[in-house]
Amino acid sequence: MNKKVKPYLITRSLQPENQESPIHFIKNMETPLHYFYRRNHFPYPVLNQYNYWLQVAVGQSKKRYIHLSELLAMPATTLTVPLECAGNKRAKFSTKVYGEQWEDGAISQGEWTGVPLRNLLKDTELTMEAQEIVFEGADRGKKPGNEGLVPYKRSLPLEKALHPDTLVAYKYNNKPLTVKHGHPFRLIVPNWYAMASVKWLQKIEIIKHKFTGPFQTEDYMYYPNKNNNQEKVPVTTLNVNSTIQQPLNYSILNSGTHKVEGIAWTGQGKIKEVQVSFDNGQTWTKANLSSNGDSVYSWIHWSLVCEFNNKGEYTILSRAVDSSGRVQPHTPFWNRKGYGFNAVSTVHVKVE
Ligand SMILES: Nc1nc2c(c(=O)[nH]1)N[C@H]1C(S)=C(S)[C@@H](COP(=O)(O)O)O[C@H]1N2
Ligand SMILES: [Mo]
Repeated sequence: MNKKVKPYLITRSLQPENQESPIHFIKNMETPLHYFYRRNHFPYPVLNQYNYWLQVAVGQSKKRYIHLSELLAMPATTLTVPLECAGNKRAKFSTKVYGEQWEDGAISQGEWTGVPLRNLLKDTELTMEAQEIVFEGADRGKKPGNEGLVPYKRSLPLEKALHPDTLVAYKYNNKPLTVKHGHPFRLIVPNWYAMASVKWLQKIEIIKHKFTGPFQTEDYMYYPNKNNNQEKVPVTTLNVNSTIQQPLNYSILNSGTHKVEGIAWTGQGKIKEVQVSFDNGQTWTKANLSSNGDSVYSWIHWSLVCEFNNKGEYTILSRAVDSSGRVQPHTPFWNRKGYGFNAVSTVHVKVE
C-alpha cells in the first residue's frame, strides 16, 4: 500500500458517532486504534473524577468502590479479542431492516488488557442467590418508548460474567483506552457480540433475578417475525462468519493470477476451514489459513491464489466452518432488527 494514501473510517452517523472500520484494508491482527469502528447509542459522556471509581453493588443495600489505580495494581490479563457489532452487515439483508446500515466494517480487533471481572468480586457478593450481573455505562440519552434519559445498561448470566477471560479492560493495544472506546474502563466479553462489552463502566450490580431493560429485552433480541414479537431470542454468541477483503466488490481485474483474501471468525471454538467458490456454491476450494498464534478468540486471515483466464463476470463466495461444526449459511437468518448476519460473503468481479 502506498504509505501516503491511507484508508478512512466510513461514516454511518455523527450524532451519536457511528463509523465503520475500513475492514477491506486491514491486514494487521491488531486494528490500529484510528481504524477501530465506533458504535454509540448516545452522545459521548462527559467524564469527571468520579468516573475513575467503579461501583460494585449487591442488590440495593451493599456498595463498595474500586478506583482505577487499584485496578492498575492488580494482576492483568491481555487477550486478542475482536469486537463485532450485532448489526454488522445489516445492509446486506435483502428484505431491508431499520437501523444503522452497516456493511462489513462494524468489526475490529486488538489486544485488550484488564483485570478478570471475577477477581474484582468477593465471594460474599456471589451468594447462592446471585443470578445475573448488571453493567451500567456512564452515557445516557433518550430512547423512544422510554421516559427521561436512560443509561446504557446490560446484564450477563453469572457463568459468562465469571469466565476468567471476561475483563474489565483499561488498555487497548497497550495504551490507555481512549474516551471513544470507554475510558477509563470497559467490559470485554470474548465470544459475544459487542453490545455486551459495556463502555465507560460505572456500576456493576449483582442481582437475584433476570434483568430487563431496553438494551437487554427490547434491542439485541432476534425477532424472527415481521409483525409480532413472538419467539424472540437474546443475541449472545458470535456467529461463524467471514469477509472477503480483496478483491473489492464490483472491481475490474486484468486476466491472470489474483489473490482472494479475507478474515474469518467465530464465537464458538476456532475457525477450522474457509472455503471459496467461483460457481455459486456448487464446488468449494479450501483457502490457506494464517495462524492466530495462541489466541483463542481472534479472527484469522485466509487467502487463495487463483487464475482468472477467461474474460467475463464472476461471483466469488467465501464461507467459514468452525470447530463446533457451524457453517455460514447460503441465505441469512432474517430477523426484524437485523442482527447476526452471517450468510456467505459475496463479491462480484469482472475480468477484462
Ligand atoms: N456504555 C456503552 N457501551 C457500549 C455501547 C454504548 O452505546 N454505550 N455500544 C455497544 C455496542 S452496540 C458496540 S457494537 C460496542 C462498540 O464498541 P466501540 O465503539 O469501542 O467499537 O460497544 C458496546 N458498548
Ligand atoms: Mo453493536
